[in-house]
Amino acid sequence: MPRALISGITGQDGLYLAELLLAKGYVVYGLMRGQNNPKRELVEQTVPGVHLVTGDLTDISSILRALEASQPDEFYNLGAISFVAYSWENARITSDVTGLGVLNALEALRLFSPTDPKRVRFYQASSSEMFGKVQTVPQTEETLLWPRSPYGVAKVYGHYMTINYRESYGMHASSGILFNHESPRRGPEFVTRKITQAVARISLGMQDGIMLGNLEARRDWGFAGDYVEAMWRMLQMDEADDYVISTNETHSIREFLELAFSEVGIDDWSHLVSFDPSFTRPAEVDLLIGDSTKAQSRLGWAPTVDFPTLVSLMVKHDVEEQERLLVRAG
Ligand code: NAP
Ligand code: G4F
Repeated sequence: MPRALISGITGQDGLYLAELLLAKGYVVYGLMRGQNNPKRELVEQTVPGVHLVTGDLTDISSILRALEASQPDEFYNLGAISFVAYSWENARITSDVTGLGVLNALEALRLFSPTDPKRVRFYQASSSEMFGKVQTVPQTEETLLWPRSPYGVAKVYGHYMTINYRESYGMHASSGILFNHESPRRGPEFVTRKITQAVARISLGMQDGIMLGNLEARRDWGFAGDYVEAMWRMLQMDEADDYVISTNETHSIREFLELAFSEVGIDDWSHLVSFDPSFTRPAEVDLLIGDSTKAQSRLGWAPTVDFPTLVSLMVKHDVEEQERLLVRAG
């Protein structure tokens, strides 16, 4: 049976990827940080087949121990401090985890398999945030990177380090440049989930309104379940490479709001949304729209969930979740 190690197992993508790999018959290990990670129970309930090993991307010896324990054929590096807004106030730790953590993962792999650089196939979770102040529309694998946040800069470092280790040592190291992808498992700090949770609560009379920042930013939003399939496909290729993964459509936060409120039957929502400058950013990424032609033609990958369906499934999930909370509260 093939074996895989996933860092970032407690996150949105870690859970979807673990489900996918378990369904394909993999033995799956998850690298989880902390002596008492509050998400351990979630992982154990959602993907009970996963073997958890403790470790931290800032600690190379712990990654090496995880590789020795799991003996993987594939290592998916999904671990990161992933919240862009947080990265300005916490630039150093973001650089350590999201940037240097990739170097640690690559070096641990070299120590684990010094004579066979291709023994473990490596996936790096690169990001459309690297395009930042976009230099072409749409963005492809060839677009010049112009990151606009400490998070984006750290991702650029990890991206080029992955390419460098592939070229220097012949490692099977691929980088997926993933555009925003969402789901009911998305953290509530990100704008989509923040909106769908709030819309659900407003519709049930549990909340009066929602405070947001810039509603005009545009993102290329897909479904996380589709995107982990692309990660897996990259590692099944004979040659490692870099791929943009996107829906090739862009929508504003305002459009997301419009669809989310209409899902619960609220057409006039303007009085329910207030502007809070604390949710704006020192430098904004105004427009992201990908071109995933390369992935579609070479990996045979395509998104299966369109934008209205994505918004709808997230709102429906949050309405049900909030209803359960209401019932429990009596
Ligand atoms: P997420 O839900 O925020 O998950 C991040 C994961 O990283 C969590 O499991 C977290 O563990 C772990 N982590 C944080 N610090 C760590 C450390 N020092 N050592 C080891 N693990 C650590 O992110 P996601 O949405 O699943 O995204 C997965 C990856 O794809 C990330 O690298 C993200 O930057 C990248 N990405 C995401 C998107 C997107 O739209 N979702 C797009 C492009 C790229 P804890 O639970 O312990 O905090
Ligand atoms: O949902 P967001 O926080 O995601 P962002 O910054 O695009 O980053 C996500 O996608 C990246 C891929 O491009 C990943 F690499 C990264 O790890 C993460 O998953 O913000 C989206 C947009 C921004 O323009 C932000 O200014 O929403 C705008 N926004 C407006 N009001 C808000 C809010 N964002 C948040 N989080 N909260 C608000 O109240």
